[in-house]
Amino acid sequence: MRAQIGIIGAGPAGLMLAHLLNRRGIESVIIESRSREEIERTIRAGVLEQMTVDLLNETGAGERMMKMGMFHKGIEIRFNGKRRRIDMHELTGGKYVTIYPQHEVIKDLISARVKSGGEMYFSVSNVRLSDLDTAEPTITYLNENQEEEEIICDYIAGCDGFHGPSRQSIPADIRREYQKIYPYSWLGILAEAPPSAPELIYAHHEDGFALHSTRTPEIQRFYLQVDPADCIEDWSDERIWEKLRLRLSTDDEWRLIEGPVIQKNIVPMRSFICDPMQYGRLFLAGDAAHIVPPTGAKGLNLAMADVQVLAGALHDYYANGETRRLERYSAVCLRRIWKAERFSWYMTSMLHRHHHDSPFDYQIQLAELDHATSSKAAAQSLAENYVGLPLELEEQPLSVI
Ligand code: RFL
Ligand code: PHB
Repeated sequence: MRAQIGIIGAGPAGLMLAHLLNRRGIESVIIESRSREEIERTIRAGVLEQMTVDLLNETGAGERMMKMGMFHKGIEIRFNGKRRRIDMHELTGGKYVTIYPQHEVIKDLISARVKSGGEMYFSVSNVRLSDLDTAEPTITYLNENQEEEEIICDYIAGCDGFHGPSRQSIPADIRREYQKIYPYSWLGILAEAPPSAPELIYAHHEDGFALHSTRTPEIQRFYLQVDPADCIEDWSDERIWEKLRLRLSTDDEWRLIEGPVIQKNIVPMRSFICDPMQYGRLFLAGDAAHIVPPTGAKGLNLAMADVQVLAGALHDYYANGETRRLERYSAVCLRRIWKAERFSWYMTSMLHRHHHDSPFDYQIQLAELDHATSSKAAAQSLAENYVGLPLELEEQPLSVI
């Protein structure tokens, strides 16, 4: 089979890229290793930046999000029993975030893909990339009936997440990888209960971090900092509620509303960047190229930003044979990605309990929390990053204020 663009992975990056290309008349083929049912029910992100919301709306895929999403103008940060609100709307001149689950974004983008008649193959295996530095980069794989298939492409987009094969296809002597592994994981749960607060709560506590997020008026999402060696069996429902009550507790009358736990999972915490994000005619986008710890709620949003840059650059190529923006793809994306990496590391370091910290380090962490939530300048910086930094589609000169 021949394709202008071969896309590996039907996550937010791959599906949005196909959607943007389709709107510009560029045809693509998507291959995905999991089944449609599985990707449509995997619970992951919840917080969408304004840029992501605008993109879904402008490209006609935002209708369900605008009906079901929740629009939040602030977040609460708790420490030492105190509650401090960051008024993002006020501090950023009117911006906010939207709470809409990643698997609903996936459903919306898959139905847009189906409507457009674009090719998309699920449950593939043995995906291999070859001839990346030629004019005919090729993807080979086994289809769902275990038959070998080949896609000869103009370009390949590696949107196959952190564990996919695309990044590994860049020769090791060209790839530079930066990584930080955190000494804790997140236990995430879904609970059938009404929200205990109108906005997300990020809580620092001597016992460890906790986050109260939401999904619908009936279902809430909570996270707890746990030991990376822990497994789900270590966390009974009673133990989870006991820790959430403790870590979210305040000096006032605030009460946590509990309910049946309907889903649990544990995710490791990592920061990772691959530089460059391209090789020959292969371009990486989203988690295939970079990972952020979820404390800053940036991963899906970064994936959406990458594919906007890539779709624009591919458009230049097909519209007038111009490859300058393709050549600069990695450099343009990485400038913004490093800032999101910094913010995610900052939120993670500030909010988690580092059990080997000295009493001095612990007091510094409390001072950081106090400063971030009581200085207008510091809160404004946090808010500006949380709602999302501006997207630059092309290389901009470094500006100074
Ligand atoms: P994905 O979503 O991992 O999609 C990659 C797809 O590629 C497929 N694949 C393959 N397909 C074909 N052949 C192969 N060999 C393949 N290998 C893999 C996979 O099956 C999959 O379908 O990457 P993408 O598209 O780059 O999107 C990235 C986001 O999913 C991720 O960054 C976010 O979920 C991160 N994240 C959050 N991001 C936010 O912006 N806001 C949040 O609030 C937020 N919260 C979170 C998060 C991630 C979390 N976890 C589970 C890590 C909360 C959590 C707990
Ligand atoms: C979520 O709702 O899944 C969520 C919210 C905020 C985060 C991370 C995840 O920082």
